[in-house]
Amino acid sequence: MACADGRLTRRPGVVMVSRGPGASNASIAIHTAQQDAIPLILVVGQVPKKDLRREAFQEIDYRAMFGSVCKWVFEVTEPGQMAEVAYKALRMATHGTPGPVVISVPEDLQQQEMPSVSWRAMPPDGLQPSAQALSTVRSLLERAERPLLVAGGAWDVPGGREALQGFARSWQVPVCVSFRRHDIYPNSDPLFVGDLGLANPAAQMALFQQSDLILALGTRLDDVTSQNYAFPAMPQAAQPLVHCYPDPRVVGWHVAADVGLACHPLGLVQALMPGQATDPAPRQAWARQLRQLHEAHAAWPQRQADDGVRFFEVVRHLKDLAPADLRLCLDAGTFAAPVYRHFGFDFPQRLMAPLSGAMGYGTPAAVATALREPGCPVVCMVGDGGFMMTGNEMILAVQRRLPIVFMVANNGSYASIRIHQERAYARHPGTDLYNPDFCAMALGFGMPAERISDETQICGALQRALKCDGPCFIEVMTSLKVTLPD
Ligand SMILES: Cc1ncc(C[n+]2csc(CCOP(=O)(O)OP(=O)(O)O)c2C)c(N)n1
Ligand SMILES: [Mg+2]
Repeated sequence: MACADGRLTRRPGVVMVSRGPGASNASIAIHTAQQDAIPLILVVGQVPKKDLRREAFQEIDYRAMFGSVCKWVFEVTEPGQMAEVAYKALRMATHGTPGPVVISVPEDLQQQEMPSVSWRAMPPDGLQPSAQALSTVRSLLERAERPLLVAGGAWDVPGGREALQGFARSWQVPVCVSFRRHDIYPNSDPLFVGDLGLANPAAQMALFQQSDLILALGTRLDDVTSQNYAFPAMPQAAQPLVHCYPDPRVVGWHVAADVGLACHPLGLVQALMPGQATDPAPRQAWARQLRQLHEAHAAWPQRQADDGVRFFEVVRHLKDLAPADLRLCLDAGTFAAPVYRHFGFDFPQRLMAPLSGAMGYGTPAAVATALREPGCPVVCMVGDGGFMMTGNEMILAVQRRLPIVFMVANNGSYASIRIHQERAYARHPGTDLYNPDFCAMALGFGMPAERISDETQICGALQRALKCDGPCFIEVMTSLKVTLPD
């Protein structure tokens, strides 16, 4: 929940846990905050100071445990450090690439009173691109015939999406979004040419490779976005690369940038407006070509299956019925693949999905989203495996009467894993699931529930659910075969 809240507000979600098991439970959130660049502060109770490093009851060395998956770990040893630590934790979590920090507070220090200290919030780094860098980018943009803008999560700031679209339109630059950042750019815009994710077709990547200018704006060019560190070619791109991200550690990290800008991309595009290509015709043809390929890839599939509801049909109906301000919260799993590929997000719809690929994210993210954005319709899609990891968090939705549609894709399998087993081995050990009666569970939690066993039931069930003024639950008896390799 804190991860989702941190993403929505850009302020650190604060998690307070007890030592040992409590901290271990929070570790997936810490890793997700790191991979997703979300500000998060974990405060852990620690054994009393005199017992530190004696392997005391439930003691963990948090520097060793979290050192590689967060920005900063600090163990308080003097009460006088508290104010400084609080300041540094907030600053560290929110500056540069946002991320998690961990503060460990020994039990005896928690009992001590200190005067409270306040401080003035640091203004954001006011780094603006230099005049020289701006003029280089401008002339690259004017001359390029096949430019491609790769837009990442840094655009998720007030006014960011609008500025990005204004820039793309003014300069006539096609835009693809980084991994799971579909809601950064309106997918129905003719300049939207897809996402860089886990299943880009070879033909699309071949065309992307032909671009003669890459503008990587607000993206870290992470593993998945860069197609496993292959696009742009590393360490030297095949075409001029402009890389802009508000963290100097990230700019040009994997691939040498011809122009590297450690500033917010919003400032960059504002300084480059309005745009005027020297010859707009070639790049318009280029954008059309990319868009056609994207549209063919995003077309709804036809694949048949005789073992249950094809989950892409549920996604298709949701697309038809989706309110303009839908918040779609996804867990990790193959059920979500049709959303990434076919759904198509437009402002102000939002996609909440973990870049870390953590199961157990979807249900708490939906609860956090409904709490933070009351009035917005929230739909949560989660697999049967992922739902069994954190499904119990939906009790908060019952307690607060949050209007969330929880939807479980029940295919009786850890299908994402089974797909790989089917490809590589003749067996699929450990991936069949023996599930409880999910509808009975939801009813037990106190929310209405219905089951979709046939595709004719999808539309009615979704319509009823979207009208519900409190939480409700849908179990979809999902085809497994439709996701497995032929
Ligand atoms: C916390 C966690 N544990 C394990 C994994 C590895 N993993 C990724 S997807 C997956 C199976 C997902 O199964 P399910 O939720 O039923 O969705 P499906 O793929 O069947 O649609 C597993 C085990 C993970 N990503 N996160
Ligand atoms: Mg499953």
